[in-house]
Amino acid sequence: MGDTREESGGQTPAGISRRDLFRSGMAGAVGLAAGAGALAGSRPRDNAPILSGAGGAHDPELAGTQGDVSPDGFDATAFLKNFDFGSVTTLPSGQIQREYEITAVDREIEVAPGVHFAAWTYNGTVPGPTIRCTEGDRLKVNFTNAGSHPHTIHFHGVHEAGMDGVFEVVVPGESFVYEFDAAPMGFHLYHCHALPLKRHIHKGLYGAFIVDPPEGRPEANELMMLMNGFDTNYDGDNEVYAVNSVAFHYQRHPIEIEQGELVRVYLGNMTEFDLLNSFHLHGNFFRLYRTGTDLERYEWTDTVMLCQGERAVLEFTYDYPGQYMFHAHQSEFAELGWMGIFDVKPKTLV
Ligand SMILES: [Cu+2]
Repeated sequence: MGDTREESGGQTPAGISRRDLFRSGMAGAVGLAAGAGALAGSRPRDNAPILSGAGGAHDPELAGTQGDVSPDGFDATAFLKNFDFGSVTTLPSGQIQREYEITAVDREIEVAPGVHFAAWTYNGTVPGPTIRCTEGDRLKVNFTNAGSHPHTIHFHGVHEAGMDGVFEVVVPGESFVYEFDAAPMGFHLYHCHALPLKRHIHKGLYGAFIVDPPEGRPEANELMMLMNGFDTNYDGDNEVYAVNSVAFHYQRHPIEIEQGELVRVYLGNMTEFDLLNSFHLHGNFFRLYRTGTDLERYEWTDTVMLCQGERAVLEFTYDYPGQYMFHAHQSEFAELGWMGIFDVKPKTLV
């Protein structure tokens, strides 16, 4: 489907899609080729043009690939570790209650330098806040729809039908309170379930929902990564791919981790239109805990493929310092923005 359009788009400038523009800027210039260069130490400094050659810095075909997104917008680096534990109270029964305020608002977001997307958001960001609690906690989520369309919040997990966020559609200006006990432990999602579903999700109404096991997980450097994409010209196909919304953000701003430390990535797939997305880690293998619901059994691999809505918990440790790429193993997605770098710092001796 997409292949036909891509090929014809290259020959008819009037009908060229942003995806074609974005791709032509990427092809051969960054993507996997420049990644190899990055590992060799030739990665451009932060804020320097990521691409070189391929027409020069002012070539309009490089739209979306030069410079950086506005610092006034979403901070994808901060989002990695921004876990929202809610406002905590203890109920008379002794049960912990965590209360959250979530408001749906329409907001334009910047998904690549100069590439904007008219999003529908929870609390103004895509993804929405990462809701985190412990199995057995009472969750109370006060949802207000301040957007322009009917929305809901559908939480994954075990709960009553009336709290499923499907049939109780919240129209603009109205509110709804979701209340349920958090279960089971694992890495879940929440997202709008109003119709048409793929449009409401694709517009940005989704977020991560972590239910920690009562005994916790081993101490680690924890990072949230939701794989997503954006159809910036509404042709039913994504033009931009990323983890946490901003194309190439973690290539421009590598994620610093320490040699020898345990890193835990909560990896979810919220990509619409494409059935599958994937994560490949360079120079290492990881323990893969599917849906994060089992603390013991895992798979030992360097690549995981997730369908729409699937999640996994990945744990790994780097033995050697240096820069290592992580990216979608669909090279097409990597070239369109789903690409990042772990910057492994030498272990500091105390
Ligand atoms: Cu919606």
